[in-house]
Amino acid sequence: MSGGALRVVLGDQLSRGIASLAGLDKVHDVVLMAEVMGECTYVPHHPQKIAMILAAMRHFAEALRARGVTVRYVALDDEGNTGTLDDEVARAVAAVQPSRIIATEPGEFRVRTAMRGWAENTGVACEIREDTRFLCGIDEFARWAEDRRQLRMEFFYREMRRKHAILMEGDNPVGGKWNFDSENRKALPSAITPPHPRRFPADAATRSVIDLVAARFSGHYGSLADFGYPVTAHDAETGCADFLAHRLPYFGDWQDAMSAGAPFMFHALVSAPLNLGLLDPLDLCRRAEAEFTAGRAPLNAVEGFIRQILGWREFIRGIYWLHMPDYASKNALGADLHLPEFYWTGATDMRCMALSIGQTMKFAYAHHIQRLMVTGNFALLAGIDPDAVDQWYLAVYADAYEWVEMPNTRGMALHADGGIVGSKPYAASGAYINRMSDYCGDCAYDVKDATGSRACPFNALYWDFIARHEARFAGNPRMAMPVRSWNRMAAPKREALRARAARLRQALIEGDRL
Ligand code: FAD
Ligand code: DLZ
Ligand code: SF4
Repeated sequence: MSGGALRVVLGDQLSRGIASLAGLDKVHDVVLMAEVMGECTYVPHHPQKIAMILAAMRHFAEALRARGVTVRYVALDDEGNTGTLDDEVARAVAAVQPSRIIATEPGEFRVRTAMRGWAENTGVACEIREDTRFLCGIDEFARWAEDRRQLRMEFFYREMRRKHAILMEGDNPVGGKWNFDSENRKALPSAITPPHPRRFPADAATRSVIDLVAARFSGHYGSLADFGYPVTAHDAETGCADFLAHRLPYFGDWQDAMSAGAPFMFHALVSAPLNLGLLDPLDLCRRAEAEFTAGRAPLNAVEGFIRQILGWREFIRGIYWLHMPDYASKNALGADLHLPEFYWTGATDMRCMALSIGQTMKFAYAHHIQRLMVTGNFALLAGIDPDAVDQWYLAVYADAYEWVEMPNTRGMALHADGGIVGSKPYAASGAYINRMSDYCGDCAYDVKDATGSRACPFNALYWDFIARHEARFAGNPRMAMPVRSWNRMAAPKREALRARAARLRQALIEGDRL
């Protein structure tokens, strides 16, 4: 019987400064953390994702206990575990008899709805605090969005640069430009090999979680063998320092490049610990800025990296909360094909897809251009149902929670939101993948061919996509060029492209190997 507050910390709220712990009274308050089957199975999460979250929760609970905090920690295999967050809160209220519940706003709409019912369910008042770990509040974003006809990341990002005084000289951007993206589109020369990022061997506590996950979630796709995620703030910090020292200087140049032997390229690998709460976004931005100020990393790299965190990450979250729950059912392009089985197995002759999916199953990670321009682009061109694509991205990536996964997938990759996230779809033929990667050389398909039996599937699907949505895209100035090219093409060529695309789509429907 505590009489104090029951403070709930969810699996992605593992920050020392999390709002629900502010003002904690060590004598009377109890912190509740619960491993529950409901959260482990609402999509078939990659086993590494489950292991990372549960291991990080256990380490966080230990760190709290070491500071003298009382933690009610419910492990997945504890007797009496009810399997849901709602029921664990109710069970804890019955056991602890707190005067009130204190929680932090969760990252998913479905959990927020449930959390808003906790007071009624338990008969105890529930205070839900704002998640202050983000650099733009949900209400602040809504105010920024008000009265704007179109929401564009670039303008939001400039506001954030000003607000947080990052890469600024008075009112002006350092270097005279807000955005150095045009310098960040190089392909990787074959002589350059990106350094291996730090991976973190499992300690005994993490090992036992891995064993538990292996036993309980063997039916989920993805391998546990290469687990190397940081699960403490200390290890996350080591991983971040490794990025700043060895990869940040090159991050800009090859941000959009892909290479068969380099699953991580020069990327930061910070999304998983960042989204868990083990790293702080503002601190990351300031430390990247310091690398520029000290002359250790060039501006195009540092600005490019900061834009991802201060710009894209916050913008995406703002869009999610602004448009939920409607956003979850948007399907502006009427896409309805089921998700091909090879998304789960990587069993396809399309080398770009096999490599991107293969490393996803091995590491629960693919970098942005693989997610957007390979697996996302294929789903867009083929017309795969956004619900199924969303489920896949939410399941397979260690960094995936709906607030960040959904606008990226449904919006940026699939254009299913009709243009809320991006003014045009990121549709591309095989030529783009060939330009930005070394994937095509050893592919069973011919990237230069569009209509033959071994022609790169992206090519015909691209033109078919333009043709199917011609009416919609003709009015979009940023899509007018491909629509015009399509209309100028000779009729026999257009027919051959559409026939090839129809065969490919039929093969997808029938589950034939592509
Ligand atoms: P880096 O390339 O090194 O970038 C640094 C950081 O910037 C990332 O860690 C991330 O925190 C942030 N960032 C970069 N781009 C974005 C973006 N578009 N949206 C939000 N944050 C961004 N990111 C997630 O964190 N979770 C997801 O579930 C997720 N799903 C995605 C689905 C699709 C279809 C696409 C196209 C992108 C998705 N992203 C998601 C964004 C991005 O791909 C990942 O954040 C990035 O690949 C993580 O690897 P990194 O840490 O090495 O990133
Ligand atoms: C993703 C996840 C998983 C796999 N397991 C748990 C868990 O057992 N307990 C918990 O509190 N949180 C878990 N999470 C994270 C939640 O799903 C996450 O807090 C919500 O999706 C809101 O972002
Ligand atoms: Fe992918 Fe086409 Fe290149 Fe093969 S040829 S790797 S399918 S883009």
